[in-house]
Amino acid sequence: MPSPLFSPTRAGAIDLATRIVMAPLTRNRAPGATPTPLMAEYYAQRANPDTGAGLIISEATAISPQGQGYADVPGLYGTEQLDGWKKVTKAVHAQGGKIVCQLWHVGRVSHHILQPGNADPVAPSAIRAEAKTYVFNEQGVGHFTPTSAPRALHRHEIPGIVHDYAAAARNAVKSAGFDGVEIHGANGYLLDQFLKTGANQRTDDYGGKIENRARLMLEVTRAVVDAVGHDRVGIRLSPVTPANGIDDAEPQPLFDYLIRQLAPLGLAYIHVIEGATGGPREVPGRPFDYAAMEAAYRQAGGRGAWMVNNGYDPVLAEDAVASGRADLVAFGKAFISMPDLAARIRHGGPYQGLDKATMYGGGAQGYTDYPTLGG
Ligand code: 8OZ
Repeated sequence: MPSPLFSPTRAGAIDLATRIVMAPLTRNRAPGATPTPLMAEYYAQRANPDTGAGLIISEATAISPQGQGYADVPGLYGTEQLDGWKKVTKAVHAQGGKIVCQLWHVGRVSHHILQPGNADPVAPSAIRAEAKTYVFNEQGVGHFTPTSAPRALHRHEIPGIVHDYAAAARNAVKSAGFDGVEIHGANGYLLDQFLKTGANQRTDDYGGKIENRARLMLEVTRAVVDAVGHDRVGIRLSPVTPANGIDDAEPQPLFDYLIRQLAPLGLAYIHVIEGATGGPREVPGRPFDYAAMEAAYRQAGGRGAWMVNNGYDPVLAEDAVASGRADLVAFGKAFISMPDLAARIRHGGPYQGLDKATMYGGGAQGYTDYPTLGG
């Protein structure tokens, strides 16, 4: 029987040749926040849906200089950055591929040396993240370092951030040639910080009860939908991940509310990280019912594709799609070390592992030089 991963489908307005998605992967190879020709080559290697991804989600991309939290991650806000991305999307489309851009504001997961004017990073509340960020020292050597203490955003600054998301989305689709955008609502970054009790202690209408904590994410999503059209927008969520020191006391009712509010917006897809990002699929003390979350979404009229991620191997992925539990499966690290992951799944392997030393920063080594089955 042919693998269910190879049947075509759609995510909103985006036609997809397969169910195999390349997850967003930070690689720190964009000096000046500007995508390079090497990045275009890397994405093009993974773009042909026959051998690679049916859909590529770009590495997380800063919507504004304030949204940056790591060295040499790309941006979506200036002519040079957009020209760099145009070369990437062109190279992907030349392979018959599809690519959306992940819109990122890191909030408190940053360091003042990465911020405009050496400013403190911004956050819902002035609570430092128990997390590390990636910076270069004076010799240009990359290393992880603790995040800086953030300051709480003034309420009057929030509309500007919503505006930055919408402008970045417009830049991505209308200028840089992306097929759509994914709002990064996961992994302890700004939108997840507002959402969750561990990072949000605001006393205004963006903090406290669930409706208030979800407000920023919903305002951003509506603004991005207005900018590029509902059927070109996806969102990534991570209900229980402890990534970047984030936590919520009661994730199930929080995500039940959020997903019911997202449902009528007509998004192209919902992308859910199950468990601890890049780690175990179960988080101790934080049980979560993902099927209930999807049921709430469908019940509230949500029609987008349901994309799952985290720790999927080909067998688990085929089971998720065959059972109807998921429409799309996103693979992260596997796509770093296997640009031809789909071809390998078709052949039943062989699978090859990843060199962790070359994940963040550097050049072609561990980036564009992983071998394919064809040599
Ligand atoms: C790994 C290193 C730096 C950033 C995420 C954007 O977790 C990231 C990220 C991952 O979503």
